Amino acid sequence: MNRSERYASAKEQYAAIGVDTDAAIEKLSKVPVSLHCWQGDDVRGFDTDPSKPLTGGIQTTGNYPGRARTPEELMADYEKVLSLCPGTKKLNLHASYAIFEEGGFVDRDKLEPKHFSKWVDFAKKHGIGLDFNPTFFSHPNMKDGLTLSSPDETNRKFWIDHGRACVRISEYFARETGIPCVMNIWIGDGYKDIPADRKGPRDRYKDSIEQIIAEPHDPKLVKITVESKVFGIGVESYTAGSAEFTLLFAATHPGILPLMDNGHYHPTEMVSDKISSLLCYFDEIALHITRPVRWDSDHVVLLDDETKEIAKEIVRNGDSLSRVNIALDYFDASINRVSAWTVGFRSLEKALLSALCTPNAELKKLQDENQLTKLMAKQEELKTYPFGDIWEEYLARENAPSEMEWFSQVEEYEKEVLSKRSEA
Ligand code: RNT
Ligand code: ZN
Repeated sequence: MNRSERYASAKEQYAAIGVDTDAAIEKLSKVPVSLHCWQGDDVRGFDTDPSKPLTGGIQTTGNYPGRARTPEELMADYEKVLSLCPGTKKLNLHASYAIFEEGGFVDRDKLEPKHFSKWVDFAKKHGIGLDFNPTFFSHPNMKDGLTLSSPDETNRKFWIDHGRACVRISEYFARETGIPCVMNIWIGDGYKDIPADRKGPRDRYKDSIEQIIAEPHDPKLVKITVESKVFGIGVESYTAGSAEFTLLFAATHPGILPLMDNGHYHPTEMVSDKISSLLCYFDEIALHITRPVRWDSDHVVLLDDETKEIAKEIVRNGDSLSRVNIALDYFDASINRVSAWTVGFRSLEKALLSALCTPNAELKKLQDENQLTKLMAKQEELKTYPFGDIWEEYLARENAPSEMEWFSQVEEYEKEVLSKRSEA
């Protein structure tokens, strides 16, 4: 059987259980997924000395050759990934990826839209939206590891000014691309050991975010999110931006959205179980989808159980698909980075497509009728439906390489481009 015949046969099997696979494919093709720029260069950015270690409680491990060392290299690699992935993408940038003209360096508190105009050109060239992140880490002004919660007012002001500059840049992105920009606030501020004052840093962090969001902006164009964190490397005992802190900040500040990263909870807590609770209270929420292995390790996203469960929660609660801002967040320096990006993006697309090819209404009905034996049996049966044929059809309609093809393109790119880069 060729691809179309396999699709026709799979489509029939899904139709028999009430699933319209054409509608699922059509729907998924329009769902924006934000693909982070920072997988390509191990979160180094361009505004500080790239040989300095990553700080802020996060860490990349590995030294696979071929890291992008310049904006041009990062854009070229990212472009390669775009060509290998189906669906609607957004480019997720960090402020540390500012591009300065010769002699035009400014510090983070003075960043302006012009420092990102090359990224805007890049986004326009590919017809994609832009998301943004102030960078509250890997910088000499992190005094004692602290930024927005710092007791040093001069230091804290530098970081507030950075946040405000980022609000202006986010609005510029939205106006230029015509697509709203999600701007995420995350800090690694915290303490390695038992603190004597847990409230002070949180009071200051709250005040700092309030000053940042007071920067004039159109909330329809700039969606500001706050991301929680349970711990970081070197800040194991306490983080100012805990789950309760950020969730309550969002709940009490109109227009601010909570962002859940599924690496930022205790290992037995599941973000898939949290999404519906947040959707009871917020019009919109945001996610960083990652893969924590034993800790917040930011491994490449795979088509694993939790990713599938998160995808189900995104698609099956009424109009929730349009209420969840989806982004990927991981960084693996131990494997080919173009492959890492591509595997993660394609895995999430698979999870979403699989969720859209699920007879969700029928399963809910079984639950409501307390037919739980049948519900379990049905859910298990679905696992062996011919999903791969639907996925291949989606790839073909999106002009994305098939499962057999994409990796050879990565190998070719590694041979021709990545392997020729040396570490400075
Ligand atoms: C860190 C957070 C945060 C970062 C990016 C680079 O634990 O997940 O989202 O990964 O800002
Ligand atoms: Zn994150």
